[in-house]
Amino acid sequence: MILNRRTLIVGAAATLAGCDRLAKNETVREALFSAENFHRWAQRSLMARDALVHEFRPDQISPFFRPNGTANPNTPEYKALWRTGFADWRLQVGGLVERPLSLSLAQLHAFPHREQITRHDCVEGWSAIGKWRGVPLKRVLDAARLRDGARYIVLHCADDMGGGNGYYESIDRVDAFHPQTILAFALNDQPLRVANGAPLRLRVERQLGYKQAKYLMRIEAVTSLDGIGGGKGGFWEDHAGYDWYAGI
Ligand SMILES: Nc1nc2c(c(=O)[nH]1)N[C@H]1C(S)=C(S)[C@@H](COP(=O)(O)O)O[C@H]1N2
Ligand SMILES: [Mo]
Repeated sequence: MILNRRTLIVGAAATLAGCDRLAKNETVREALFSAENFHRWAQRSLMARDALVHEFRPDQISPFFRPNGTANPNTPEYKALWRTGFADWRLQVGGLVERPLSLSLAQLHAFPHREQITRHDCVEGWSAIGKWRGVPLKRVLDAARLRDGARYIVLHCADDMGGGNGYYESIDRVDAFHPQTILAFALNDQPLRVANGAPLRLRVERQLGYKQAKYLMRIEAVTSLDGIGGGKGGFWEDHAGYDWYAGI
């Protein structure tokens, strides 16, 4: 039997509720996939959330990794960073951490790396296989030392999405510490190009495309997602009602 993670969760919920249609109901979806509820649900469920996603062979890499969403943040700040090859770019790591960090690309390169060939699935109906190289998010969070109250990691991006609050995403500690969750600076053996999120993007391989935040500027550890953007944990969650937990 082949089940994806989402089918499994919805299926389990439906079994509990005793009704298949119920799981497709908006309210039930909201109850299952919102950040607050997912956390509680996942802890009790039988899912092995630390399981690895499939990694592909080099000959399976897609010839072109199609960009989607913002293809260039085009803000004055981003353009200034891009012009100097991101020499002045820093990744800020703050919030509920004992040691806030400000990391240059060179400093990130000095961390241990991970390389993985994975499939990216966008809800708009396309997929691409790419080889990502980057620093496991766990390494950076360990260096910053998360405080006990830190339940979510929020990723703030450089693109302002038309004067709104900017693109952002969030994941919980389980995904943040997953071995395939990396801050990627290279795609297919090349430095990440602007269209795919230069200089640094998230790869959280257990989840769908919109969680793969590009153009990372700041990482923030928080107890609650309230008060960040629209409070639903991400740009698309706030604006289009996408599930906070986009597991595949
Ligand atoms: N900062 C930022 N991150 C983003 C987006 C975006 O518009 N801005 N789009 C998301 C969506 S919907 C997808 S499918 C992937 C696309 O990544 P790609 O451009 O490398 O294909 O990035 C995600 N991360
Ligand atoms: Mo997407």
